Amino acid sequence: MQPFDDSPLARDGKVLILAYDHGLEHGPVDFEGLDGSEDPARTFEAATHPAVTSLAVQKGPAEAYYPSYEDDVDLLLKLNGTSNLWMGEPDSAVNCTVDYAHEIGASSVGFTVYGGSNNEIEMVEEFRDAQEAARHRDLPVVMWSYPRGQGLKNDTSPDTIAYAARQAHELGADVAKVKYPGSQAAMEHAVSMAGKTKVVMSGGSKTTDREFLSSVKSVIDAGGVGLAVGRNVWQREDPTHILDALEAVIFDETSVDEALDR
Ligand code: FBP
Repeated sequence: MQPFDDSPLARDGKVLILAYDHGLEHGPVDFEGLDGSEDPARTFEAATHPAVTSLAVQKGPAEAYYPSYEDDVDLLLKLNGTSNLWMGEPDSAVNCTVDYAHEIGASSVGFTVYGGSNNEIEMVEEFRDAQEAARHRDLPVVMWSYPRGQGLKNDTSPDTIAYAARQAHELGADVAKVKYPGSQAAMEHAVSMAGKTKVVMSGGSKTTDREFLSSVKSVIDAGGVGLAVGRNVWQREDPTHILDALEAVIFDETSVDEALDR
């Protein structure tokens, strides 16, 4: 296993994954309000920004668009995913194998586990197969560690997010992608629960530059290594502007004010 800092996921030990799997997870509603945001090429283009360490997409956009960007973009293939049309207990279909992800050029893979769902056992067993196959290919593994399901009252409480980070560590993820637990102290707790697994924050729905950058800053100050973000980048008219600010906060460890002034 290569050291994390040398892995294709990281730059200077930090991570900025641009996520663009929403067309599957949420559907066309996420593209409303910004013409052109439904075009994968626009987000592949944004992912050429030097701050972006990888672009997370499903197999279809990877096959169709990655060949035009393979020199400028690191591909993180999201192996599972489910549409919002599914009305059952949280679950995620495995849409791509690790071998196929490797064949089409992925340098890392991602996998969602809904801890606490009635489908947790099957999802964890599917994760086991993916994680072991990824180890054979030396591909780092990011777990979208999202506890949810009918038995869970609050899926972003500090205890739940700490458990999500620990579950990712116990199951062998290199990076745990977790929702923001509401405070820097709660994030610190999650980071300490994750052992050698690195923790990144999941971006969430679009908000103001200042609010968004402040949560990112508190993740970095809590010992998290960065961010996996979708809507807060590609739902903006100018993804480059927010990526410049993210580069400042994550890689240069500036204040939010300084990042906004760039
Ligand atoms: P955002 O930054 O837009 O929240 O994207 C991160 C992400 O994990 C995506 O990869 C995924 O499509 C989406 O959030 C899923 O969000 P949720 O499961 O909360 O609807």
